[in-house]
Amino acid sequence: MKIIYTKDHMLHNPEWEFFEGAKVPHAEVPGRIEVILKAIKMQKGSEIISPRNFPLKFVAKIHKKAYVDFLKQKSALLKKNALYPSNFITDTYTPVLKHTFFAAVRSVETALTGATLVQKGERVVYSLCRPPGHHAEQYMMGGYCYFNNAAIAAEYLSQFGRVAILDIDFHHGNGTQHAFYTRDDILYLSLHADPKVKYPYSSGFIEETGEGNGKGYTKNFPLPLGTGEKKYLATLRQALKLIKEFNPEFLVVSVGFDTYINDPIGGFRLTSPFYEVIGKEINVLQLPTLLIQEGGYNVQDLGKIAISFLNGFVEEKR
Ligand code: SP5
Ligand code: ZN
Repeated sequence: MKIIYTKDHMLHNPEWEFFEGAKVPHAEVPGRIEVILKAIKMQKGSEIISPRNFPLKFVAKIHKKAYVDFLKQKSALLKKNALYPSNFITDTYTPVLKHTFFAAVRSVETALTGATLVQKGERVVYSLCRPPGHHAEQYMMGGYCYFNNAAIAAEYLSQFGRVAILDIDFHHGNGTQHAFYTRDDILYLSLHADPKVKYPYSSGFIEETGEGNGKGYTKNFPLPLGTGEKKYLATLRQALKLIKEFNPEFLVVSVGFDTYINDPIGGFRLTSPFYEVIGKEINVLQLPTLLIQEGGYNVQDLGKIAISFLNGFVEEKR
C-alpha cells in the first residue's frame, strides 16, 4: 500500500490546550504520526511517498480566503508562543503556532497526493495527515484542525465522479458535513459519540440529513458513550449499506483511532484487533479508497491499532 507522509507535520507542536478552564498538555502531538509510521515501516509491502505541492486554490474550494489569510498571517507573526485567536476559531483546543500554517498546508498536500493516486487507479492509499482536518469549517479552525484535509480531497475527487465519505473518528466531522451539506454528489456518513455529551456538541445529530439538493446525502449515527464492538459493527454495516446503494466512484475514509478503548479523550470500547474487522468491512466494497488520518490519542498503542486496521485491506492470497 502507498503511504503518504512528510516529517513537516512535526513543525506544528502545540504544548498546551485549555480544557474546561485548565491548561493541560496538548493531546494532538507529533508522536502520534511518528508511531504509526514506525509501525508501518516494520511491516513489509508498504511504500512511503512524500506529498507533492499543490496550489492554494484547492484549499480555497473549502475555506474562505479571509480565514486562510488570517491563519497564514498569524502564523508568520508568531515567534515561540502559541496564539489562541479570538476569531476564526470554535474552541480553546486549537492554538496557532509559527509553523501551523505550513504544517496545515502540508497536511492538505498529504491528502491531495493520496487523492491523485487513487484517482489514477490505486485501490487503497493511506494519507498520514497531521494536523487532522474534519472539524475545520469554511471560516474556522477547531478541534485540533485547521484545514479540512478530507473535504479538500473529496472535493478534488468529485471532479471525476461521485464520492462517499465515511467518517469513523470518535468525534463528528462537523466541517466535512457542512462543506457538502447541500450537495447530492458527495455522500457524508459519520459514526461518532453523541454530540449531546461530546465535542463538537453543536452538530452530528440524527436529524441533520442535508438541505436542498443535499437532502438525504448526509447521515449521522450518534452512539452512546461506552459503545462496544457489537453495536459498532452493526452500525458500521448500516452505513456501508448506504454507501453501496449510493454506488460512488471513490471512497474517502476519515480514520480516527480515538474510538479505541484506552484512548485518553474518547469513550468507546473498541479493542485493537477490532480495527482489522472495520478495515475488512470497508474493504468489501472494493472501491478506490483514500484513508485520511484524523484523531487517535493513545500514542503508545496507535502503531498496533493502525497495523490492525491496515491488515483489513490486505487481499487474501488464493
Ligand atoms: C480530530 C479530533 O479528534 N479532534 C478532537 C477534538 C476534541 N477535543 C476536545 C477534547 C479536549 C480534551 N483535552 C483534554 C485532554 C486531557 N487529557
Ligand atoms: Zn476525534
